[in-house]
Amino acid sequence: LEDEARAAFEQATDIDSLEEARVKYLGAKSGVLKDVAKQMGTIDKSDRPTAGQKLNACKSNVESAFAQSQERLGNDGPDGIDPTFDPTLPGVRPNIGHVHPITQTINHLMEIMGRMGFEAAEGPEVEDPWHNFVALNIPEDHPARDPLDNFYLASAASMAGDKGVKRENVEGTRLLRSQTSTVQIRVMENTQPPIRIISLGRVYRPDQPDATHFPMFHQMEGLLVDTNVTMANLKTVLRVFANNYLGDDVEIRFRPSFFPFTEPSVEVDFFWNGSWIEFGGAGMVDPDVFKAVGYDPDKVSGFAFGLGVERLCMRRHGITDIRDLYSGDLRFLRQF
Ligand code: FA5
Repeated sequence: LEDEARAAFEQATDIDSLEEARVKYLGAKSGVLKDVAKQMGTIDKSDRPTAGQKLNACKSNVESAFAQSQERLGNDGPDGIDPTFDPTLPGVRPNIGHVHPITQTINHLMEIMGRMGFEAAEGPEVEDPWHNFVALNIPEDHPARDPLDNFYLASAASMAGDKGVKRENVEGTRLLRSQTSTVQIRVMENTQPPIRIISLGRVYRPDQPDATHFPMFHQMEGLLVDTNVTMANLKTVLRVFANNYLGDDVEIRFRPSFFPFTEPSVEVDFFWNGSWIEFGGAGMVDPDVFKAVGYDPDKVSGFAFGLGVERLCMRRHGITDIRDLYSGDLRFLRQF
C-alpha cells in the first residue's frame, strides 16, 4: 500500500493529479488508509496494538511521500492557492492600534477653536534663539535662556561655547523649542493683521517628571491680532474654550502674572480635586513683540495664550498622572 501510494504521488505530473492521488490514499472520508483504519475493529484484540502501530507508520510514510511530491510540483495549488489553506478557519484579527489620547485631544481642541474662527498654524520643533527668545522680548542673559532650562543642540556653532562664549548666545545655536510662542513670531513675520491662529505642538524642557510635569509635552498657542483688542476678549475666548472642552461647570480663574512677551499677563487655573491647577499663561501682546516683527504697536493690539494640552486632557478624562500618557502601556491606552 505504501509503495503503491508513493508511486501514485510520483506519477502525478501536476498539482491536480497529485490532489486526486492524495484524496485516494489520504482522504479523510473514503481514503484507502481510512478504510484500513475502519477495519481495525475486526482484528483480534491482542493483535490490535501492533496493527495500530503499523498503520500509523504506514500513514506517516504515505504523508511524507505526498509532501515530497508536493514539494517537487511546487507548493501552490491551482490558481496559486496553497492547498493547505483552509478558508473556513476563523481569521486572526490584526492588532491595528488607534489614535493616541493626546492626538485625539489635539483634534478636539482644533475643532473647538476652529468654531471660534482660529486657524491652525505650525512651526518647527528645532528653533533658533530669535524665535524662541529674542523676538519674544527675552534678551540675552535672561534666566529663561539658561542651558539648565533648555535643550540646546550640540551643533558645531553651539560647541563654540566651550571657548568661553556663552553657548546659548552663539550664532547658529539651535534648541528644541521650550514653548509654542515661537509660532506667534513666525506667523506675524509672514502675515499682516488681522490674525487669529492657534498652534498645537510639542515643546521640550528639562523638567523633572512628576504627576503634572514631563520633559516633552504639548502646548496650544493662541494669537489674535486686530484693532481694539482687549483683555475682556481674551478672557471670553478662554472661558468659552474651557466650557466647551471641560464642561459648563468648570471653575477657572485668572491670576496676575508675568511673561516678557505679554503685558499685562495672567496665569489661568482650573479647579480639580480640591485644588487649583495651572493650565496656561496668557496676556496682551507686548508692544516690543509687535516691534520685533515689524508691526506698529500704536495701530494694532492683540492677545496671546499658551495652554498645556496634557493637563487639559488629564482633567477631561480624570487622568491623575501625566506619565501614564507616555508609558506606552496598552492597558492604559486602550481606555481611550
Ligand atoms: C508658557 O510656556 C508661555 N509661553 C505661555 C504664554 C503664551 C503666556 C502666550 C502668554 C502668552 P508656561 O511656562 O507657564 O508658559 O507653560 C504653559 C503651560 O504649559 C503650563 O501652564 C502647563 O499647563 C504646561 N506645562 C509647563 N511645563 C510643563 C511640563 N513640564 N509638563 C507638562 N505641562 C507643562
